[in-house]
Amino acid sequence: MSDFSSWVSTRQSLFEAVLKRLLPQAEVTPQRLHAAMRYSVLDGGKRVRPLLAYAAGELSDAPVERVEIAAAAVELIHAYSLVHDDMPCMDDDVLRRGKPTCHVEYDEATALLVGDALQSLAFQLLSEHRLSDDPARQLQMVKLLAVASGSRGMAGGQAIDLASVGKQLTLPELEQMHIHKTGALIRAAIMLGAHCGGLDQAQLDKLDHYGKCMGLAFQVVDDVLDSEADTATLGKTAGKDADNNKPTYVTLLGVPAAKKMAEELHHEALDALTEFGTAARRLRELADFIVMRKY
Ligand code: GRG
Repeated sequence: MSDFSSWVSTRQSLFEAVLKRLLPQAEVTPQRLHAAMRYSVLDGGKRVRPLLAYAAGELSDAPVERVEIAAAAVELIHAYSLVHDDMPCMDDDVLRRGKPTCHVEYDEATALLVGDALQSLAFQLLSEHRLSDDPARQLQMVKLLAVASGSRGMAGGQAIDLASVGKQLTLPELEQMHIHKTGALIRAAIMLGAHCGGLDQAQLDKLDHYGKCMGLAFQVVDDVLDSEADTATLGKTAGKDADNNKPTYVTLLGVPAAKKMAEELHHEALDALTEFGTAARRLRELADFIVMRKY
């Protein structure tokens, strides 16, 4: 196993234990809701956002017990977005992370509440654990996640996505949609990890630029995988974008140009890390992984 693979798998298993501890136990009332929350969050997913938060935390010399709370808050928001996105009123999907989606395994009302409760728990975590010695910085972190996940971030991107079905978008319009829908939370994961430590504003700005590029690159690669990979590999239904008549980087540019765009964003992201030297090595490796991933 490469050094990077073992860094990833160590953090993935540490993070699983963190999530198990932070989520309400399934025996606690209301049991069905808590069981469904655990079903939707635990035992699945690549944990890309938490890994980015860990790597940014390492870069900024942050205490790991702070970074893992920030990472958990982001992953709970991500899990909530997947649960809601899969519901019949949105993407109407039956498979997620290789398992039946939450509303299929439980029911629609439970899935709605799972998303609501995961979102609340994310902000509870950010406000009840000490993440910075500076209370103003911690408040800024709460706001950062709120903006990234709200109507000016992920939820807004999802609204644009739903409204774009069957429409022809321009490249800048598609970019705006994805910068919000997918990019905002990826960027937030990196910035929250970094805020747990001590970088100056110029360094935070560089890291934010890395995050902006990687957030968009992630989505371009997702569009390519949706058109090229199979359902078993992805653990979610492949080919959904074409079936739903959704504009994507692949429908707009074709696969070769979409891959080239991902590569350009990858390079721009790596350029933003130059001044950090070896301290940014995990962020570089994660950038490589995000662009070269097969699932
Ligand atoms: C419902 C408010 C609301 C928002 C939904 C993220 C999202 C917005 C919808 C998900 C639809 C989708 C498939 C988007 C493409 C990019 C993406 C977020 C893929 C899933 O993320 P991964 O690959 O998933 O990190 P895992 O399962 O590995 O965590």
